[in-house]
Order: sequence, then structure tokens, then C-alpha cells
Amino acid sequence: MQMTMRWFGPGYDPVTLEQIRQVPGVTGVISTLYNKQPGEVWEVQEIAALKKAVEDAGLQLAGIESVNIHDSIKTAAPDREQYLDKYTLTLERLGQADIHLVCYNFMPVFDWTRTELAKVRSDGSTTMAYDQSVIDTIDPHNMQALIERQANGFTLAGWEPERLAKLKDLFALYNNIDEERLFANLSYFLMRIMPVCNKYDINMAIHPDDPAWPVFGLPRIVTNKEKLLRLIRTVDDPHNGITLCTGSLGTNPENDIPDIINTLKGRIHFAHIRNLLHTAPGRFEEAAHLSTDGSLDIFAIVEALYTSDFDGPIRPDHGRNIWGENGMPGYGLYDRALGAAYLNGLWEAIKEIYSRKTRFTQY
Ligand SMILES: [Mn+2]
Repeated sequence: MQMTMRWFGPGYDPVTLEQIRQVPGVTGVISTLYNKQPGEVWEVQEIAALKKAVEDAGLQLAGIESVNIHDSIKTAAPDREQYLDKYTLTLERLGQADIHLVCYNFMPVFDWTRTELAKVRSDGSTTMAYDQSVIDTIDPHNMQALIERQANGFTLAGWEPERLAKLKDLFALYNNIDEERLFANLSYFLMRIMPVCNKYDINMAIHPDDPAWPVFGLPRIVTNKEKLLRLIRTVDDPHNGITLCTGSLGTNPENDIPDIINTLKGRIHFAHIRNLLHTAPGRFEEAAHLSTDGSLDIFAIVEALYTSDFDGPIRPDHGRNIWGENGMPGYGLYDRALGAAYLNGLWEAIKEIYSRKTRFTQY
């Protein structure tokens, strides 16, 4: 396991690499070229510059989140081969730069969805929250404005205005795409890129849909154990794996996350750990990482990662805004740093307990 934090890059992230380096036990960052549109090829020099910035700060570039996928690939449009070639070229360049983890998602139109970005909790901290009954009354065309209004002036990953300016066209693109077609397009994408992933040992880690159910009538295909299993079996290559995002899978209380971890052993390449508090069916808010602050058993989740020999990067996922920090929603420094320290503590304790167990059995 390697503890990391997400870093959005210079000019985008008010949190600095120097700050991240001072969080105990954090040795790497997960980053991206934030200026890249889906379908754009990443330039060799841009990748090298990102890597150098991270390494000059004494950290490792542990993976990319995300290399976004063009809608032509997701919808199997006539020009998808061209975009698959471009994606493959970007992967090749990442592999040549010694980068071996790429997180991506296959959600149509909207990336993650929340209805509140700064809900005030009883302790005065603010957090992101979701209420399905609000979504049910919202015109999806107003979602961008709703997010932008609450984003503290930041451009949030997944809510880039350039892309969402064409929302009407985007919805039209997915008009005839149901779950089965979307799954077929995802499988085709994976089959097309597996050769380059094998050549450069690049682990692809699909991010689950967030929340884990259809939003605005759009299909969702990465939401539970059965769907994850189907995906890794359909393209049965070890480089076809998943990002275990507890905050996304955990939106559905029926998802037993330790069970998902045990079932997908060996195919989890990356983990996002955050806690959620379920407040009503279809309604939740993001909590502090500590188990008792939310509805998820973070100890059981970390234990399952440990016992399934998980050896990829973990990053504390969204944090609250605390101590007066005016951070990017979900990505302030302080609460994520507390999350990293907590997760490192859990990992150390679990490792120690299991190594003692092993010593005892030897007698
Ligand atoms: Mn996540």
C-alpha cells in the first residue's frame, strides 16, 4: 500500500506539493493534466514536466486520475477508432514515463453528482451532500449552474464548463445508449487498450459511478459487485481492474464493501477511501474518514484491503472543509490530511495485529 493524495497541478490546486509532503506517510500524489480535454493526446514534454514537478518536491507520481475518455468511445460513434488510437498513444507515453496506474470512468454526460457542495454540519464544518429528491425536481441543464454556484470559484474535475456547455448535444448522443450498449462500448475500449497496457504494465482502474444508481435517466454500469465482476471477467486481463471508491460504492447501503474487496482480490489497483453518512434513502452527506462519523466501517474496509494483499495506492478521498480553510469542495488540505493520518494508523495497527497472528501460529 502506498498512501497518496490527489493533486490537481499548478494553477489549479491551492494545496501545494510542499504541504502534501509534510503529511506523515504520504509518499506520492495522484495527478492529471487538468488542461486536457477528452480525446486530446498528452504530449511527452507535458507528462515529463508533471512528473518532474512532483519528484522535485520529494514525492512520487503514483498514478493518473484521470485520462478522460471521449464521448465517441463511450457511444461507439463512427469516429471512435481515431479516439481509441489517441487514447492508446497517451497510454504509451505514460508507460514510457514509467507511470503504471490510470484511473478513468465511463459515466455518460455527468461525472460525480452532488446537490450541495458546502452543507454545514453540526460541528461547523462543510461537506458535500446528495439528495435524490432534489435531483428528481431539477432540470439536468441546470446542474452545471448549481455546481458552479457552490464551487468557491474552482473548476471542479468532471464539471468543466467547456464540455458541459454542449449539454443538450451530450444528452442527444446518449439517447439510444442503454446499459448493455454502454457495457459493450466499455468492453471494446478495454480490449483495444489491453495490448499497450500489457506492454507497459499499466493498470487501468475504472472508477465506480457516483452515486451508484442512474441519474437523470442516464445508464450506470459500474455500481455493484455483480457489475464489477462481469466487467473484469469480460476482459479478463490483470491490467483491467478497478478503483475501489468507498464513497461511490457506499452510496448504496446494500453494497457490502469488504465483500466486494475480497471478491475482486488482485483486480483492485487503486483505492479511494472516504466515509458517508446515510441520512435517508437516496440521501447522504460526506463525513470525516473516522468510522464513527459516518455509515461505513472503515476499519473493516482497510482490513479487507490488507488481507487481500492490496498493494496499490490509497488516497483519502473527499474531505470536509474545516478550520476555516476555503478549499476546493472535497479537496481541502486539512481534512484529507487527517484522513491520511487515520488511514495510515489503521493500516499500521492491522499490519501489526496480523503479523503477530502469524508469529503465534508459527509456535
Ligand atoms: Mn472516488
